[in-house]
Amino acid sequence: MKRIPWWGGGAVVLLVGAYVVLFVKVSPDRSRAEPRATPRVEPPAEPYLPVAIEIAWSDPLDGYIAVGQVTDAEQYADGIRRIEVRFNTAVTLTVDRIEVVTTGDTAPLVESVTQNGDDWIIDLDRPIPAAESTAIVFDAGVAWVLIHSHPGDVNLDGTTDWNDAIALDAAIQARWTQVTGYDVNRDGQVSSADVDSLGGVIAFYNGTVWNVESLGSVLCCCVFDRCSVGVGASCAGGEVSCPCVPNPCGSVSTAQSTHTQ
Ligand SMILES: [Ca+2]
Ligand SMILES: [Ca+2]
Repeated sequence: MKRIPWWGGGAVVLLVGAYVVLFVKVSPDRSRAEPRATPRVEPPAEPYLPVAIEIAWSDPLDGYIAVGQVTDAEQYADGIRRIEVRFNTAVTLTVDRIEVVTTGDTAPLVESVTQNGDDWIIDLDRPIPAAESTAIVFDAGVAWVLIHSHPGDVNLDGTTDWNDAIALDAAIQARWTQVTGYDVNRDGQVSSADVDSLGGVIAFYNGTVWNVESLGSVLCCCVFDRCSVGVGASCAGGEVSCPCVPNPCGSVSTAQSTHTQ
């Protein structure tokens, strides 16, 4: 076997020694056993919107009553799938900061959130459910947009009946261009096509009495120590002031609390 000359072994020792010296000098933190000792350069991200934040504008507006058709011509669910919102201060909105709650058993999911200047566009994976109230809730109740679906109640008198057909006909005769409330088929115009759509809606919901007060508002409710946001007239457990984060349950008297926005 060929032996390594004495000067070859010395060179290897010198190279290893030089590496160790440079490594320790350039990377002193690597010798630390606890990585948490490394100071943060960036401040921690704000996990929730400020509690005092408000919605400056939204489309639909908070409390909007949707009276349009609930299925399109091909019998697919129809209705509001997009909510645009602007806050009174700059925020960073992401899908995980939004929750959709309804008075029913199932709620749409947030499909995407897109920023457009000062506005945020929230797209749902399906329309808001018919004949229910739906809330788009931000950060566990810091703010919300509540929408009520009252199919066919074109004249907004609280009942869906054939008087709504008369109101729509009057709007068409008057060449009413304000589509809100009369654009039953959601095509952006008020026309005889809306009469056909409304006829189908009334045939299904005729005589239905809608009561916004009883259907509800957004509530933060406690069940034992857990707080959740819902839509309804009252909480099954105790009601607390929204939001649910930080968790107010168990730390305050729920009996005397009220909800605010
Ligand atoms: Ca009506
Ligand atoms: Ca229309």
